[in-house]
Amino acid sequence: MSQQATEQVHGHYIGGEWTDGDGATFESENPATGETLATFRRGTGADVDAALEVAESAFPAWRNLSYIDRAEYLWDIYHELRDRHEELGEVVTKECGKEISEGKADVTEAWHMVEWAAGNARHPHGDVVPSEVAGKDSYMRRKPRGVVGCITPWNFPVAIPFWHMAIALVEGNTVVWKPAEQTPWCGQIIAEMFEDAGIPDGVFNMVQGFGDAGAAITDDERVDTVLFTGSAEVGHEIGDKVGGEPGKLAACEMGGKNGIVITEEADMDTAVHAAIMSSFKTTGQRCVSSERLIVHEDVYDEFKARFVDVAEAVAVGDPLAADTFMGPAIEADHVEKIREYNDLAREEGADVLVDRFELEDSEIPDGHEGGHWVGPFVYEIDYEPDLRCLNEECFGPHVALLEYSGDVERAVEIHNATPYGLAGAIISEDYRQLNYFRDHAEVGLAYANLPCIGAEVQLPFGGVKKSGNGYPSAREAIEAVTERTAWTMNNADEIEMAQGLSADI
Ligand code: UN1
Repeated sequence: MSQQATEQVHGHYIGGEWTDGDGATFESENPATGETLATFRRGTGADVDAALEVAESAFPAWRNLSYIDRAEYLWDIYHELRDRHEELGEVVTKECGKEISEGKADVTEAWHMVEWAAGNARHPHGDVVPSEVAGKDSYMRRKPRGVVGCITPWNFPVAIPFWHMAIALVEGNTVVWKPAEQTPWCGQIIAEMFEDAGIPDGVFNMVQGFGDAGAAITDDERVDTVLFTGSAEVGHEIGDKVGGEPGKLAACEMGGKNGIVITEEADMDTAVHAAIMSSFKTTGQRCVSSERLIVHEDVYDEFKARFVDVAEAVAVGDPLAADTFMGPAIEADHVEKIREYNDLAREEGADVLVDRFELEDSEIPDGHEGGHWVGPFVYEIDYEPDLRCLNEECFGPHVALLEYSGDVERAVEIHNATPYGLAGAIISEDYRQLNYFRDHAEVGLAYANLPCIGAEVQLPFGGVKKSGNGYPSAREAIEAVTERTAWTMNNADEIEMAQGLSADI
């Protein structure tokens, strides 16, 4: 599929064939204009069933290839992602509304993950473990688990699928993937890449569709591991359902109510820069975006004044234009959700400092009147741990300023007082405060003097508490898609047991 939208209805990629199925059609929309980009077929239980069947039958031959041979298919895709960087970055921006540097970064992050996973094929896998018996050798060997179901979100429509699939495939699993219903065009292009790479039939399968197709994947007993990145609501459902079944594994990475601590020792330029990036990049629609800024009373007024100035000024507009900082929200329903959270903050006592939720007509670029526009919403509120607006994820450019007094321990206490624990940052020039945050912030990703967005692929990406139960990415994803065999071999003539156990018979 090229960068141009077409009239055709695009189907699923199952067993090396493009199939249509009999599901209803749905459209991919450009959230900056409201225009239809392309039409797709909605996956049904029958499509998922067909994909799982071929994925299961392709598994034995695929697992018997060497790691390095499996990785070769991924290297082809790596080169294609690089060669088509500009074009694909533009597709990402058109389909999910992220400004163009972010659209391109999504593609870059994808090839970084492919590079990491495929490069890993030439690294040692497993461990040699000493035995207490001189004549024995013990090893830990990894084996693929079988069929991996991958369910990915719209906000990183190219990178996150590769977080899941590059690792699952190199490790010897076969894959059934459902792209987000908001970004099927990216799904189509990725499936075409696997087809072009000549991956054996049935090893990679893509079924377009909505939550019902996702549930058909996660509910099926042929699926050995589910990798999920997306909302906490769906992730917990999958975690409970799949994780509770013997022999099945789920690694889910969900949202956050991420916070940044700005202490009395903070450099203000860094603080404002990091907070703006964290709160408004991707229009606040990253699972790592920050919705809470926890600021020491000594620097509160200065930070507030500077943060508000920049939040008033950041450019919201055409995501394809080079000087745009924020594109639109993903869809009309999501604009309503953001509105509800802005209203909720007001009801809970917020003093609103910046309200650009409804953009001025003059801010909306020509030809973009049908876009799902929202701008920054910044408020201050007296801190109380149970306020809903400080505990629930809005997933938009909606951010609270919270003033604290006392030491960094108090700031971290406020920082940790949400059910989530994905990402967080501290801004301070005092290394003791930084170290305190590193050791006590309840998050999977912690940053010092940086935004809390922008993780690199070789780091474990996942959260604690309500943010996740596993790492569907990088090194830790290998744990979710492999089984370990502890292999012990006797090199002596006699059997000798460990723990002094008698071997006499
Ligand atoms: C997400 O927020 O949904 O760390 C994923 C980051 C990106 C991935 C974000 N590498 O901001």
